[in-house]
Amino acid sequence: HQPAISGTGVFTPEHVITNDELVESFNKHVDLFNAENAEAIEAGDVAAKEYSSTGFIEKASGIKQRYVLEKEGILDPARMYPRFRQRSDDEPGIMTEIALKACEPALAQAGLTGSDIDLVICAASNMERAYPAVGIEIQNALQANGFAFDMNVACSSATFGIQAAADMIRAGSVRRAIVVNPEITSGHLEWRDRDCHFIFGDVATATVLERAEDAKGAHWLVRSARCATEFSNNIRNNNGFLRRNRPDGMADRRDMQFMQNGRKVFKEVVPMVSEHMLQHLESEGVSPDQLRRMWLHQANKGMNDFVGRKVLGREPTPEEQPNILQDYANTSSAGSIIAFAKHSDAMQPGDYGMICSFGAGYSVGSVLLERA
Ligand code: CO8
Repeated sequence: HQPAISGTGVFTPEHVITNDELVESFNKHVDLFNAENAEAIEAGDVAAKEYSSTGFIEKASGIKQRYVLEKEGILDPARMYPRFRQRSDDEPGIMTEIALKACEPALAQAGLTGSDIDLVICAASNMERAYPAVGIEIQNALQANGFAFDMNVACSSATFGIQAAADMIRAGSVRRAIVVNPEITSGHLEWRDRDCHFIFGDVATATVLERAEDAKGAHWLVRSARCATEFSNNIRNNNGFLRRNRPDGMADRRDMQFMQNGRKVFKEVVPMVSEHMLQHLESEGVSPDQLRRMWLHQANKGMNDFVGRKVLGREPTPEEQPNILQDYANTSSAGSIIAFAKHSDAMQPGDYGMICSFGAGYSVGSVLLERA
């Protein structure tokens, strides 16, 4: 069976943090930290923290603001991480709550309800618990049939999830699937580190896949998907289930939050991505100049400009390579799906577009779509 994407949904949290607000609270945190550690700094035992700046953030990343599920905790200079209400085990978890808000518009666009779905993949860079799988909780809340599971390939979770769902539809083992990406990046971003405090934002996206022959409205044929991984330590998070067994137990260690060597990531991932996309196109007999849209992972504007230029062999127009990172920041796996959901109108039957994610792992996932 030919798989197709027949619906997408984006849930955007209500709270916005602008770069100016972020930098103002961060710089207050720096003053607090440096005052509290004045003696150790003086003795050379602790490094003084340095201010962040809006100018740097915009120039280095292209990010202007981010949406978050909770704002006060993040901007409290004495805290610097969100305050989430602890849910009881009888309530939907916070990931399920926002996942449903993305699934609703995606299902509505496809003209379906939850009970039409027989595969739910919760694909995101963090899961709020180990088990039961968040995907199964979402399946239950949607009253979907079949089965569900969680998968984590960091920023490439959505595209890897789409590949898994599309292949199962192609093989006939499932009929309709929803891939949902509830990304609560604010929960494990290190807001106290100026190197990365501006990078991420929260969001949830959902993508409905079904047989093309079943699709009721406008849809996209999934021509093929290609996934690739190559191990790297340059984006890493050491939090995990063995944490309390370590000698320092549950200590608030820096490596328990997002860490990266941004420069290296930039340098190493960009060539990997453009080559991956070009090889994928070639294997499908589609030339780069047939590509009407590239919905790229949304981490850094410079990175996307570079990838776009390499793939098309010229400067892409903003329409050909739409960015959403100026508004949403990096939303991990959801970024390329937001770009696709918001910038795929006005394409004609037969037009090609490619979704491409990249990030920790390293991982790259591309999905070649044709407007039906
Ligand atoms: N304000 C002012 N100055 C700063 C700031 C700041 N906020 N931050 C750093 N500086 C300083 C640095 O200290 C450095 O100073 P010096 O030259 O004296 O050492 C100077 O500015 C330059 O710093 P960088 O070299 O770090 O600056 P870059 O130009 O490389 O920009 C970026 C930094 C924007 C991070 C850039 O390297 C980048 O975007 N790289 C690609 C990163 C990327 O795409 N990563 C993907 C990660 S996401 C992923 O895979 C998913 C993970 C799971 C989700 C996690 C959820 C939280």
